[in-house]
Amino acid sequence: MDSEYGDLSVEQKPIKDHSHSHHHHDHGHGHGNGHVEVEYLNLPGNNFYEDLDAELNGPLYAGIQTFAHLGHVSCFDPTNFASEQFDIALVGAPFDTAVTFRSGARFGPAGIRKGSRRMSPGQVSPYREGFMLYDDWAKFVDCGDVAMHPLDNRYALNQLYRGMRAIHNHTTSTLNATHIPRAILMGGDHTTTLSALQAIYEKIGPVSVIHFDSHIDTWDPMVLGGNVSSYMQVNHGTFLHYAAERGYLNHGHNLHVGSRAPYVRKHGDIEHDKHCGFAIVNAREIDEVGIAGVVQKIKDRVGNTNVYISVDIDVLDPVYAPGTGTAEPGGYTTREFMQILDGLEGINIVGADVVEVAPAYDGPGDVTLLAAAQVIDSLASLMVMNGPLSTRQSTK
Ligand SMILES: [Mn+2]
Repeated sequence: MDSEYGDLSVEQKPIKDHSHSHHHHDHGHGHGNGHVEVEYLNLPGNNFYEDLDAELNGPLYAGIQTFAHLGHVSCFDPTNFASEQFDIALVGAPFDTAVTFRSGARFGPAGIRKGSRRMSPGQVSPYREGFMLYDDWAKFVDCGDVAMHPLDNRYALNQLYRGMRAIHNHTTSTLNATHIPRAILMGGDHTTTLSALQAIYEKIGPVSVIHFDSHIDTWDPMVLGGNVSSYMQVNHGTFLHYAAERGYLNHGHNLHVGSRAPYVRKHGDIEHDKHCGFAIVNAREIDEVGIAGVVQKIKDRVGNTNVYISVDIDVLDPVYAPGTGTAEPGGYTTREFMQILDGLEGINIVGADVVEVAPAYDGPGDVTLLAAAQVIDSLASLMVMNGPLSTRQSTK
């Protein structure tokens, strides 16, 4: 048979005949006349179009990139709130104009999606027997990115708040009317967490923040960035001050984990941090109490409250996450951090984010992007293990 490649020099049997032919075991036995009969290789038929219905999904490195190859849904149009139902939404916040050192986290959402390419529905966890994150009770979607204006921070953060509010206003795939979709925010600099906290606070009340970060981010706005204009006061080092001041947080149940960056005042930063309702687990404490000890400190702090987990990727050591704005040596390894997150199974996680991912500073092989995507996978697992989110969860 002639194909689009012309007459092939190797004589082949039609593919349909293979099931009926017996296999020779005397390999290399030719038929003469310059033709070799190949029976034990499954070559495609000369008509390649016959096989096109066999595999229409591309390999994991192909296709338009959503997080973990999840379906994309337009989450911000109110006319879709009832019709587009989901339980856990990934959403990007491409914003980096409130940073104090290296910028570039506006490309974080695209970078994290790139780092997630080897994840997809259909995969089974090697650590939780039989657990398939994206095929359990929760319907996942990728909402794409919220439009955030690069030239006015307060306008952009309000855009993000509205986008997060829209996500929470969707109907869940589960039937109970009290259920609320959870969101996992992909930053973006850390200021974006403030908009996410506002949206979830308005839906379910105050939350306890587990803040994985090398910095405290509760700095007094008059100390960090402010004291010149009020516009400067809202930034990636002060957003937790504002979250506390506005009442979004459960006072006394919040915790920094992995802290190690220098303070800017001898005593004032720590005093102000306590006023904001936080305690601190410094990065090196893991060498004294181990991973289980760090997990226990976190669980003791948040108790049965509603918990929001915010992950600044700079909580990892710069070896594991160089692609970030304000890297600080002496952080966790990626594996240590995976272990800590898995250890938090059972807490009432209501929302989460991974922020400060700046791909331009990343090392060869997308090391930061891979780590950030894996962190999201771990956070999403905590949500699925915790069951559907409803307003009836404990707030104390
Ligand atoms: Mn931070």
